[in-house]
This record gives sequence, structure tokens and C-alpha cells, in this order.
Amino acid sequence: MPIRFVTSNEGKADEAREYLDDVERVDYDYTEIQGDLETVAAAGARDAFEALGGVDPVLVDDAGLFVRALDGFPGPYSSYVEDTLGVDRVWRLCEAEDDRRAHFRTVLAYAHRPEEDGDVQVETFEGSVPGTIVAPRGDGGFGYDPIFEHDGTTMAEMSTAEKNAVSHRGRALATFADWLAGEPAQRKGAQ
Ligand code: ITT
Repeated sequence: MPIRFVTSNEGKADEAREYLDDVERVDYDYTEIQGDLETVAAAGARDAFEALGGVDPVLVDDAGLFVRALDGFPGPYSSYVEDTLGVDRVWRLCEAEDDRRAHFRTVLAYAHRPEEDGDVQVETFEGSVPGTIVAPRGDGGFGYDPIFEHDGTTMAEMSTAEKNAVSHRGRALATFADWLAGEPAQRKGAQ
């Protein structure tokens, strides 16, 4: 059974394909409620699962960049800030700060119905990575990758596999893939 990854972001789907065999990216504008990443991802997954027919499992990913000197900004507003200010201006906001430490965090929410007539269940998996905000470098990745440096390399200077090995999403995907491998429906499918 394919996992429907509900995201407008092809970069997220590419990263997920390194951990999961059968990922289908689906564009569906789920309702984004206000809240922390867990709340937004879980509500989005539940909404998308029902809207897409209530049978095939769906995956939603809500991520954010949290800059320490800016009290966690842009955090849950990361997408809006990328679209409005843009990544270069986020760098310029940080440029004057002595402390440019930040972290990226993501929460994956997986909505599924384990029993045919049972309730929908939503599981969440999180991952985070520490880094430093730097002047943009590199042309890989997406979003804030050019200004997010981890161990001397920006995420835009990494291949997808290199980014996954250290990134917030890679960590969340690894935990999710392990959990999925232990699910009864998966074991049945594998026999
Ligand atoms: P969907 O909500 O449709 O999945 P999105 O790109 O808007 O796509 P988020 O709201 O989760 O996803 O992302 C918040 C922002 O953080 C957005 O501007 C992304 O481009 C950016 N972002 C998310 N993951 C990232 C990553 O791994 N590297 C760099 N930027 C990332």
C-alpha cells in the first residue's frame, strides 16, 4: 500500500523516498491550525486522511527553523516568512547577532486505520538538528538549506543522502521507518 505524502514540497518527498519504498506525493491543502508542530501535523494528517477517502494511510510533515537569538523566530511561521521575507533577508536579520545558533525541527504525522472498521489513529515522529545561520552557500536542497550550516557544511551543499544522514527530517524518517517495519499490516504485506 503506497503512503500518500501530503505536501506541496517535492524536496520533502525526495528525502522520504530514501527511507520508504512506496511514496506518492499528493497535493492537498489541509487546514493548518495554529499551534506547535505536533498539533499542526497531527491535525493536518487527520484532515487529509478523511479528505482523501479514509483508506490509504497519509503522511504529513510540519517543519520549522528556530533561531535562538530571535527567540525561536521564524518557528511555526517559517513557511510564511520564506514566502514573504525570503531566505536572504532571514540571513541579514541574523547577520548582526553574535550568537547565530539555530535548530531545525520536523514532526511527521502518520494517519491510518489499523482495523477496517476501527478509528483513525495518528502517530507522530520528530527529529531535530542543531546548526548555525550563515550567509547563503550551495544550490542543493530547498527552503532555508543555503543558510543552515551543520558541522561546517550548509544543507544546500549536501546531497540528499548526506542531508538525510544528519537532518531533522532524516532522523524523523528513520524513526518512522523503524516503527512502520513493526506494524502488522506491513508484516503481512512483506510475506
Ligand atoms: P508543506 O506544508 O506543503 O509540506 P512547506 O514547504 O510549506 O510544505 P513546512 O510548512 O513544513 O512545509 O515548512 C516550513 C518552512 O521551512 C518552509 O519554508 C520550508 O521550505 C522550510 N523547510 C522545511 N523543511 C526544510 C528543510 O529540510 N530544509 C530547509 N528548509 C526547510
